[in-house]
Amino acid sequence: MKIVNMKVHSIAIADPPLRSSYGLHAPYALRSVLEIESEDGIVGIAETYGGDAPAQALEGLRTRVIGADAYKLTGELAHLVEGQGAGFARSQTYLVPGENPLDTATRTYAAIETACLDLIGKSVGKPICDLIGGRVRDRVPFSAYAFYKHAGGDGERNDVRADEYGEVMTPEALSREVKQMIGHYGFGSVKLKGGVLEPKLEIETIKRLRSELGPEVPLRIDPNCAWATNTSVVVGKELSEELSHGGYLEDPTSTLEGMSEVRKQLLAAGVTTPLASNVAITSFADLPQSVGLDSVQIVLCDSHYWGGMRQVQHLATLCRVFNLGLSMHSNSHLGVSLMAMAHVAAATPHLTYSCDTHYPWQSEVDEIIVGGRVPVTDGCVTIPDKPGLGVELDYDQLARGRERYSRLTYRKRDDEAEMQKHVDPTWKRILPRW
Ligand code: GKR
Ligand code: MG
Repeated sequence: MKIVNMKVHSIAIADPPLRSSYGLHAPYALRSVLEIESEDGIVGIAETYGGDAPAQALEGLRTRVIGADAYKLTGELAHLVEGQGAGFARSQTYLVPGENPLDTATRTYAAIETACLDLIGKSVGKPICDLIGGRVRDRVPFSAYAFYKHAGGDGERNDVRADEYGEVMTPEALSREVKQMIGHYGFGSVKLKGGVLEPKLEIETIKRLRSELGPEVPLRIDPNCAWATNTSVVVGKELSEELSHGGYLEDPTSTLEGMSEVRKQLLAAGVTTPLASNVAITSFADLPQSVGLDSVQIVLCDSHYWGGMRQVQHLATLCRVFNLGLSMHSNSHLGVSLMAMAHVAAATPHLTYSCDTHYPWQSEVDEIIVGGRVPVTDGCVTIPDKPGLGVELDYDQLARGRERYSRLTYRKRDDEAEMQKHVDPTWKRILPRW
């Protein structure tokens, strides 16, 4: 099936002023949307990280893509994801996901793979999850992803979004936010983005969530390396009960060595809470050292930067072999990415935790798929009975996203700069902060 056309669209979508140890989200998040078209007029689509660099990386492969056979293309580009040895380990400690030059190749490949699979699925009438091994679940569970945030649903000037959750900078407000999100989407587990308030306030937040939601709702906290090893151990001990029952402690501190030290000290204190990571481990090359040091017990996969859906399935196999859990990372995204996440999760038997998603933070005003937002019910996305990803682009909405992008003065995510602009001109990302 010959590919005759390829289009890369850079779009901007409103994003609320969410906080993390990286800083502050900008009023718009950036995404790239890829379309590849076959000679019989079928279009395969993908969504990935945005800004000029990811779009240029995709454009850089135009001559390899056009004229290629969709069934063979990802094989021909396999050098982008395979054979990456120890020299290619690529921690995200100091870089927000999508801004790491070391995973440009795997991110670019992943978008092309998703678009090819969507194209193939649409041409043979099969959902992607059934093309990549067959689904083991029809409904993919996601977790509520709670953030401390400033007031605003964001966007700018005459293009602002409704602020569903208001300002959330205290344990009380955070617990209100979570209950509201659960009320709307029915999530059965909760992840708190930490590394924002003093650790004692984040401990209080988790304790409050536990007492208000009960032990049947698993809790996770992810400060993105904001804590020193000793602080991580203190928090791990304080929250040993709250993070048990299917929860975890995610990237409390930086580096595989740091995570290993936290693990050792927690085990010595009788705390078995598993450590999860999407920062210390972001590639296959990180796994041997992590396993050797027992740094990470749960890997957070992400087909967007691990090199696509099939690489995530390989990762799942390795996790099973090494007795590691597997969860899924996310970043600000729309419905095309959500469906790609759902398809790979549906076809990955060893996915042992509900997946993260930022989707509740995005607005229907910005959605680019026909029919509007993907429904999330009882915390799950149901794989639709439709070919490929199961969604089509709404070209008017896509054009609006492009128009927003063209108005923006920034072309990459920079949460530190946003903090300095809107909250504190002297703010720096200091690791560890506490
Ligand atoms: O959106 O601010 C954010 C998150 O901090 C995101 O960038 C992280 O990559 O969600 C992510 C995580 O789990 O580390
Ligand atoms: Mg994380």
